[in-house]
Amino acid sequence: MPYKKYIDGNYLSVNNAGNIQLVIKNVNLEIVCGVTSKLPETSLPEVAFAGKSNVGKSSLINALMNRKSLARTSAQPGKTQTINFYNINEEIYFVDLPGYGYAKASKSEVAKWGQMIERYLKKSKQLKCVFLLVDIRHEPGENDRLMYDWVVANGFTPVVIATKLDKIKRSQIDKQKKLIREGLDSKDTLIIPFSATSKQGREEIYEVIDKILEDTV
Ligand SMILES: Nc1nc2c(ncn2[C@@H]2O[C@H](COP(=O)(O)OP(=O)(O)OP(=O)(O)O)[C@@H](O)[C@H]2O)c(=O)[nH]1
Ligand SMILES: [Mg+2]
Repeated sequence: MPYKKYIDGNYLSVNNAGNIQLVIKNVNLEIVCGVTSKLPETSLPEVAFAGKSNVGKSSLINALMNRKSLARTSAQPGKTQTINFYNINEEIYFVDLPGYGYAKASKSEVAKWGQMIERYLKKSKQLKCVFLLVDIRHEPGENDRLMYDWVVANGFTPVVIATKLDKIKRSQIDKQKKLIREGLDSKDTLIIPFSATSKQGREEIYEVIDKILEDTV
């Protein structure tokens, strides 16, 4: 695979058409940030994954990285309570954000969560895109709407990923996408249905990421 030079000395993969294409060669959980940790000043672009607890953020990140369980997943909600930065090929970071709406979380935990996410959205200089994950089976909840508006208010265009696509019939997809679009009041937002089990939707997500890398160069 040929390479194209990247601004600060890193090299990106380029496909035969000359377009940037992320080919996962190396992944490394490089930075884990708790509530009190200082956010890292990274030089690579970042894409973040936000969404309700249990919606499938870590599963999606594993699917994108082609790893079964580097990002810890769990049937028990609230598994990821730190901001985890996965360094992909020294080209980009995938940032796994802690999930919201975890029923058993105490008020102080919810407050900490809010601070952590807000700080990240406001402070990260390298954040290029926020993927907002919602369950394809359900109408977005209050927290999903808040998160969506928060992302927009911070100047980002969210890309919605409708997870657990394998749990609905194909004939229901359009109806559920419409429900999500209306629920988030998101007229032009891209909504990508995705399944971590079948990996359906993965190519479309890679396309968004490749476009981000292309625009960053
Ligand atoms: N059938 C199916 N199950 C999924 C899919 N994605 C995630 N799951 C399951 O949903 C549960 C939660 O997935 P996680 O990836 O841990 O969710 P998370 O959003 O990272 O959760 P927190 O870390 O708690 O915020 C696990 O049992 C996963 O196996 C999917 O596309 N299809
Ligand atoms: Mg998780």
